Amino acid sequence: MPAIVLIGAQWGDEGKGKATDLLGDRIDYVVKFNGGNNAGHTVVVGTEKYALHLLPSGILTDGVVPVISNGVVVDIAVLFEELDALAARGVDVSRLRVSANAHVITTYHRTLDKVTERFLGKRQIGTTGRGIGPAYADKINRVGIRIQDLFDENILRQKVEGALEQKNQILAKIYNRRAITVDEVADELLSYADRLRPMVADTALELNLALDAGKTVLFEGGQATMLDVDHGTYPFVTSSSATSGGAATGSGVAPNRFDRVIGVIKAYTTRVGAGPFPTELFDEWGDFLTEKGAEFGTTTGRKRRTGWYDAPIARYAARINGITDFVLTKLDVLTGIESIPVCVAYEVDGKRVDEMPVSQTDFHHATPIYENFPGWTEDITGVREFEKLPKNARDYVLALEAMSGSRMSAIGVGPARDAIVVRH
Ligand code: 2SA
Ligand code: GDP
Ligand code: MG
Repeated sequence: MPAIVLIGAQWGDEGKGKATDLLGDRIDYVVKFNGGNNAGHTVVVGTEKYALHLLPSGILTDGVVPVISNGVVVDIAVLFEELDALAARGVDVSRLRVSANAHVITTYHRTLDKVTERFLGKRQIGTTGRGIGPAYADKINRVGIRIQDLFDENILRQKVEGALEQKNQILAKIYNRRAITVDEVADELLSYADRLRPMVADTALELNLALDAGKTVLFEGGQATMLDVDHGTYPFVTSSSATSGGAATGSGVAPNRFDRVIGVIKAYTTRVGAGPFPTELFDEWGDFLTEKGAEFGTTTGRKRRTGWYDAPIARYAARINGITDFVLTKLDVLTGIESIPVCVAYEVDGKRVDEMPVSQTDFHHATPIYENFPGWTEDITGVREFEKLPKNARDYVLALEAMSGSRMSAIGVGPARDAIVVRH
């Protein structure tokens, strides 16, 4: 099984870091192919807890080569900070490879992200403020700065000048901000060049050669299906391709090389930031899930919105990504709920809708149609075999499997690294 894609099936924070880490022993390369330091993966190793943002979580596993490929936007100062922090805790970070084609997040991207959000007022997306959207906008606009530009000072200064021309007008005229100078941006980026140089590579070539040599490569998606710029709840999305297709364009490994697509999905649903969320809870059950699930942003610390499991979203994610296996996480959080509602379809303007509505307006108006499943009270965090789960917990998983479009191959039963039940 040489090439595996692992993506989030909901709105993020499904526990992808843990799922990736679980596969660690069998993996030679872990590739981050989209997004940037907006991501937040929490991985618990023994008694140590690691929060990773820009680095692929495979960096924590000895011998794994972590790769930041071309589809990522890189804030280099953050990259160095994360590397230093891990190194200080004894993690070997020397194997990291960074694509020469990845784009760079600079001061003006961060500034624009924050001022734009402030300006949007009620229409805010609720971004992480890390400059992600503006950096991808520049990439598409063909005024982006790439990692390789840091090694050619002339080109870098020309490109920064080009990028700043329009931005300084926007910053000054619309947001009443001071102009950013070419020198301050270029000098900062150039100061990173020497340290960065040994990590920079043609990662598409390296990954294809690795696959040719029979190595196992894991493509780890940032954010999730419903935050994907094409397939998510646009405009309440991130600006990258967070679905499995993004693993191909974001890495330079062709789609026909992928053998398996793992969708990570929580036993309930959460979302950070604005946008539609049909099963969202505003009552004490919402607080129960937030508190018991420790649902606070890994990057920004924001409280996550919480709701029940949404099967139409699971089916949608299974379809869009070609999910071969689900990893169902956080089943333990549902322990103690007497009767667990699951959204099986929506009602839109008085009609039953079984799949994700095409129109965003309809999705905003969709109300869930629930089916209730009996809960369990036994502590399941120590269980490692499916048959040893309480019957109602097994039935809950089997019911989700039947309505979610793919098999549930592993089940998370606690935050610890080994708190997982593997079925397939
Ligand atoms: P952005 O900053 O442009 O990517 O924001 C656009 C939308 O994407 C959402 N988004 C996320 N949603 C869940 N988790 C993310 N990572 C962090 C985490 C989030 C945090 O792991 O907890 O700490 O707040 C993530 N990154 C982006 C974002 O909320 C916007 O809705
Ligand atoms: P990611 O963005 O998908 O990598 O997920 P995050 O790391 O942002 O959020 C997932 C959180 O859930 C982390 O704090 C994990 O330690 C935790 N977690 C993962 N799997 C489980 C599980 O099965 N049970 C519980 N209780 N927590 C889990
Ligand atoms: Mg996260």
